[in-house]
Formats: sequence, C-alpha cells, structure tokens
Amino acid sequence: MATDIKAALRRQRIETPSWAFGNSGTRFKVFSQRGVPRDPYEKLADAAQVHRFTGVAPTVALHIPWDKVDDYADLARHAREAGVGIGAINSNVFQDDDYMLGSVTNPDADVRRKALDHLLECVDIMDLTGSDTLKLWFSDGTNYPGQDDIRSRQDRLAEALAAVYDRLGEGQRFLLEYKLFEPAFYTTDVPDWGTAYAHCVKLGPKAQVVVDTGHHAPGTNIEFIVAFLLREGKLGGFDFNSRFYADDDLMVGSADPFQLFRIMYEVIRGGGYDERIAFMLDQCHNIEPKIPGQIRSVMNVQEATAKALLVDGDALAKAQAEGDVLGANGVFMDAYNTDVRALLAELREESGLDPDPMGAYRRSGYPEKIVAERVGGAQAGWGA
Ligand code: AOS
Ligand code: ZN
Ligand code: ZN
Repeated sequence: MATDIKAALRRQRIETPSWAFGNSGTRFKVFSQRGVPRDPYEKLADAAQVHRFTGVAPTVALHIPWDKVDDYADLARHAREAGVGIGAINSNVFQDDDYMLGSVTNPDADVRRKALDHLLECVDIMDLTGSDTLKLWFSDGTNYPGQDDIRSRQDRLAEALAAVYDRLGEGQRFLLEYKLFEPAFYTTDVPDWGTAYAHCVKLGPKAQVVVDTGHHAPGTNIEFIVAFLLREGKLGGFDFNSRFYADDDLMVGSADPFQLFRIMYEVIRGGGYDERIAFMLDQCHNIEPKIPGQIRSVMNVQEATAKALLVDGDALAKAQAEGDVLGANGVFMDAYNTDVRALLAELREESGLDPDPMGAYRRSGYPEKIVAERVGGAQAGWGA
C-alpha cells in the first residue's frame, strides 16, 4: 500500500510560476524584497532551487511579456542547464491601455487584432521553447449594465479562440481560465467553468479548462467542478493558490488544506492523476520570502495528494454501496486526518533528497548568495 502511494507521489509534477519569484503586492503597495531576480534568467535559476529541494517541480511557467527575451531558445537552454524545463506559456492581454474595454472581446476590431496577434506570438514562443501548453486568461468584461453587448462579446471571444486553436501545432493545447470577477465588476466574459467548458467543447480536444482555485464565489464546491470536467475529458490543469476573500493568490493549502485534499481526491478518483493534468501554482508571495514560499506550496500539494492517495477505495465503495453515510465519511476523514509528513520525508530520503526541504534550502547558502549578488530586483509585473 505505502509502496503504491510512494510510487504515485514520485510521479507527481508541480509547476512553479516565474512571476512568483519577482516582487509583488496589491494595488496599495508592492514590497521590495532583497535578492529577487532581475530578469527571466534569474527567475528560472530560483525556480530550479524549488526543484532541487523538492524533486517534483521540474517545470516553470513563463509569462509574456513579463518574461520577454530576445532569444527564447537560449532561455529554454538556460533553464535546462539549471535543471528545469519551460512549462505553460501565460499570455497577457490585460496590461496595455488599449485593453481598457477588453482585449479579444473589445468592440474595436484593431484592439481585437492586437490581442489576437499577442496570443499567436505566444504560440510561436511555445514552438521556440518546446512548451506544449498555452494558458489563456482574459480580464475582459464590463463594469456597467448596458456598457457593451454581452452576446456580441461572446461571439468575439469565440472568434479569437478559434483562431488560436487553429494555430496550435501537434501536441500543443490551450487551457482556458475562468474568473468570476476582477478587474471587471459587472460582467466577465469568461466568468465560470461552464462558459470556459462550452467554448472548449466547440473547439475540440486541444482546448481544455484550467481551474484556478481562487477564482470562484465563496462556498463554491470546486471538487464537483473537477469531477465533472474530468469525466468530460475537459480538465486541463490547475492554477493552485489559496483564498480567504477573492483572488488572494496566497500559498496553496494554507487557507483550506481540506479543500485541497478533496480536490486531489477527485483528480485521483477521476483518473486524472496520470493524465496530462497540469498542477501549476499561480501565487504571489507579497510578504513572505519567495523561494521558501514556493517550496512550502509544493509540499502542501504533496501532503494533500498523499492523503488523497490514502483513501481506502474498497472500504469507501462498500460503505457507499451500503448507504452507510457515516462509515463512508469516516473512511474519507481517516485519510485526511493521517499525518503524512513522515512518509514524505522518507520518500525524499529514498530519492536522495534532504527530508526537510525548507531547512535544506535555508542551510544551502543560496538565500545569502542572491542577496549579495542581486541588487535592484524586478517587480513580477503583477501589482494586484
Ligand atoms: C488572474 O487572475 C489569473 O489567475 C492568471 O492566471 C494569472 O494570475 C496571471 O495571468 C499571471 O500570469
Ligand atoms: Zn490563474
Ligand atoms: Zn487569479
């Protein structure tokens, strides 16, 4: 039993986001931390530390244009040398003045063209870096009733998505992200999983939905969405983070580790664990140090996964079939209440890693090295 669980945990891959390593904050203040990366190369070097100490974070998501470089093949080479690969390419059609009224859903055709050109450029970057996944998040929406035609905006969105879909090469896919609100406060053009799902179904197998755990109304049952999308073959991955209020982007598993466990259980139950489900982190470390913040997050995902793997499937199925409500719930809770930290420490030791990734990083000399070597670290690009 423990051997199976360890084997499954050894296969897990968690992707870190380049923007987690840069300075970040809220619209009130971006705090500067010492030693943060000054360019995409240094972000990849930091991400490589997360992989070095956890052994399960071998890819890094890029964000264009925050990670814009002249030579993407060279950036990918640098990543490989540092011990990591390039993961999803995140597009950005939200930071230019042109996008005030939307990007691909903007009423102005010139703005729509500009946004689409950026998305297509991101696919070019996938070709150059070897990335197989494009992540699409649109801040598009409206603030006031009547501001624009809700239905026409869906038509414009569908047109842009079809153009991107047609450009995807062999083995490439895009993940469409939804978000209830913010920055638009009245309508959002991709507000929920149903909207994302409907667009993806129309397009075909290379279009899937990505679930950002911070993008729902309070109280939403995210594991239900996971179970449903997996059953339909439309779950492409996760942007993991924690929320207390809105899109807080706090460390995954910090606000509600039980929810993370329930999500991971549905992933495993739905057969998604060994499919191409991308376990990505989408977080900002505004007040905590960034590399340890990422290491802790990776460990939190591992702990939730280990607990979900511990659910006794036979006992659960029996209790469910017998209508034994408390028995079934008990099987579930037994797994959740198991302390898996020793198991994970053992697993790391068996893989030649330090059993304590947080301590190992602290003792590695890397934190002091980056503070000494890097002056004037850059903002992640993410202010809010
Ligand atoms: C925005 O709220 C979304 O979560 C995005 O996935 C992401 O945070 C942003 O695009 C940074 O890449
Ligand atoms: Zn996200
Ligand atoms: Zn978000």
